[in-house]
Amino acid sequence: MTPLQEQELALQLVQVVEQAAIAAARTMGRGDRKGSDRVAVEAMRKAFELMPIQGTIVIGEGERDKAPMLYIGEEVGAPGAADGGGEHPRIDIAVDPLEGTNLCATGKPGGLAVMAAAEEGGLLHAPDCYMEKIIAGPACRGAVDLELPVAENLKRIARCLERDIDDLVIVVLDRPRHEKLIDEIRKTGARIRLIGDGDLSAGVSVAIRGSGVHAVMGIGGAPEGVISAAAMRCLHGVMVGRLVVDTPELEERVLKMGITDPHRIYEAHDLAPGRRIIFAACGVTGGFSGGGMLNGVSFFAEGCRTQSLVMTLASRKVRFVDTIHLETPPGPRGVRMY
Ligand code: VTB
Repeated sequence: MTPLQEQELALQLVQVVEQAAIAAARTMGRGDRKGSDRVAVEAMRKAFELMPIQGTIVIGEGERDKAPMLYIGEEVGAPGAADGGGEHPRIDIAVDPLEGTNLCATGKPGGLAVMAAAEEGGLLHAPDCYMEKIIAGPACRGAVDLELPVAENLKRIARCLERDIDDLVIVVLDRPRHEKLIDEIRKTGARIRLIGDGDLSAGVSVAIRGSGVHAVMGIGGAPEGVISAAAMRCLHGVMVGRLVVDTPELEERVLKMGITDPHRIYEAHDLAPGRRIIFAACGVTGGFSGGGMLNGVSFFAEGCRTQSLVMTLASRKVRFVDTIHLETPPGPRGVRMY
């Protein structure tokens, strides 16, 4: 895949996250997180059928026997004959059709439909377990380390960002497992934004200047961690992560997946080593947990409007794609856009 092909493919794949986001957004506030997730998965699966790719899901909805669609190992993409010549590129794909199912079910900001893609082998096949991580912006390169005390990491982040520790805002998932972490952050004087869900979107926002958040710390899902790493590669952000392998059963599962050192500390380029990387996210409920950068889906008489973030590594593009999806022809007064 050339950088130009990477870019072209990214603009096609944005439709996959758009369709998932539209389907999920229709269910916003129904209080049915599983139902919201299911419609997002179905829409994403259907949208993949039109894509000129030979894709393999490497991070998805789970194992084949437990997930009917977008399961790990599933092949996605248009049938070969449809492209009118040439081979479709072989890519590995990580999907999270609805990141933040609770956010969608309750209508809170931060819900996203998201995916990352890379050439074969370009994304770590992470097990469905937890990952401890620190994500920070590009200025913090080489400064954060999971082996260091929280206070030391925050001191370093503050120094890299040329601000005082008390001027930092750290995003942490609001979970009982983070009690000690939250306590340690508070002791340094740094400010905290506790979020209910959606540390992937928070991770993206820390790499964007002006978002008002400076790091994500704590334990979230490992699959989301790999997708975050793909985003960090595109944004030149910093990420360190370590799988939380705390039972012999999990250790066995991780070893079986080919991960020889379950306690290894990964950086973004270990989690998403691809030379070509595509990241695409479409707002479902609007607003990144940290930065408020993507609008959610708005519906109106003729259709709906979506906003997506589409990034590519080799072709170095960060695009905001704003799309009006016309389901019926506009009325005599023209297209209404909101
Ligand atoms: C995080 C968060 C997700 O899961 O990965 C979290 O970013 C981790 O799982 O939005 P727990 O809920 O078990 O803590 C989500 O909240 C949902 O996928």
